[in-house]
Amino acid sequence: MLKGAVIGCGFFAGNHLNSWQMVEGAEIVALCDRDAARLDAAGRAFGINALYDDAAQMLTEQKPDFVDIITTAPTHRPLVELAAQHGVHVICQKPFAETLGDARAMVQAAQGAGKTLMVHENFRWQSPVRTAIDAIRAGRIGTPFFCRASFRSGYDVFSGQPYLAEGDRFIVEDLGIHVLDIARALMGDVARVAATTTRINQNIKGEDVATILLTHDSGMTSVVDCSYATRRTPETFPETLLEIDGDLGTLRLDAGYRLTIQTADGEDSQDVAPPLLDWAERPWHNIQESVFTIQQHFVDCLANGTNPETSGDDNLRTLTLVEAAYLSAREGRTVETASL
Ligand code: NAD
Ligand code: 89Y
Repeated sequence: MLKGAVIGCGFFAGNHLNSWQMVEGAEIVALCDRDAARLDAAGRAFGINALYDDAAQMLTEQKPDFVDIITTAPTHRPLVELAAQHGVHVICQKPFAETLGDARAMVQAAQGAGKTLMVHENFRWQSPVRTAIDAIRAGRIGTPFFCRASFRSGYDVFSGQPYLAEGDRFIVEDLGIHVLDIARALMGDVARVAATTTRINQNIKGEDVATILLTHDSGMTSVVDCSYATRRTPETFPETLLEIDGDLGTLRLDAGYRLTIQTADGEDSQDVAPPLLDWAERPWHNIQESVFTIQQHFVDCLANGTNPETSGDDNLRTLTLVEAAYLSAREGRTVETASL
């Protein structure tokens, strides 16, 4: 049984802690947060008595096998470097880092310590999205030549995560990052990015709408479109909708978790709605299930000595797309990812 320690007991941490109780092969032995009320509440809710307000002290005293970092991006680099100094494996929430320079340094720190570093990039682990990824990778529609990955919602994310309204950057860094990662998982790495962004909600500081055109290394195209300013029925938060054309057919993941594959052999349409775990609640259950799945993947990789699919190194390529999208939107030009 691997011993884990958590840093960050805020809004999203309950999903991690509930999931850790389901994961086979690991248990959380200690919690850390600088906010005493949040720390105590999490300790009580999950029956964990080793509580710390200082991460270095926790790592020194508890000597865990891994640390789960559930803080926001500004603290990720110092905490990943601290974990590397203590020789522990790391799973770190997204956005992995505030800059590509920080992210590269974090990957190097873990590599230098000989430890696994995985980013909690969980949207590609949502079971409806994973079913689509598996179908594409199995060649069900042949070679894909077009992908639209779309996340459009008017859901109020600011009441639970007020920091999202306060930063210069919002939707690309917070949410688009997941959709860009899904596009990579489906269509491969990206050579060029062209993007536009805008803000519709005047009560927030950053952009809440982004439309991003990706040219993949294969020469094929994806459109990644994201909005938190879209008022429509049904409200699809937090579904990523997909439309992929291949030379042998099409795949669609439509609102309400319906997956349809059409080929010369006919149509295969399935309900791929995620399960509602006993601690989960709608509409978050899609995200919540993927937290469990990605954490189990992390522990399985540690047990088997394999590299996680969403390793720190892999995530550098997703973060590059975020940076490229902002640069493209700011300067009104297409950005070569190799230039970043
Ligand atoms: P939050 O601000 O509610 O909680 C973060 C907690 O970390 C706070 O309680 C804070 O006191 C604590 N903290 C910060 N620095 C610390 C340090 N050095 N030592 C100890 N404690 C420290 O944030 P949140 O909404 O829970 O989000 C956390 C991360 O999860 C963010 O990066 C966010 O983007 C991400 N998130 C991911 C998903 C997903 O589906 N992957 C969904 C929501 C949020
Ligand atoms: O922070 C975001 C995430 O990662 O998933 C949804 C979210 O909570 C709000 O956009």
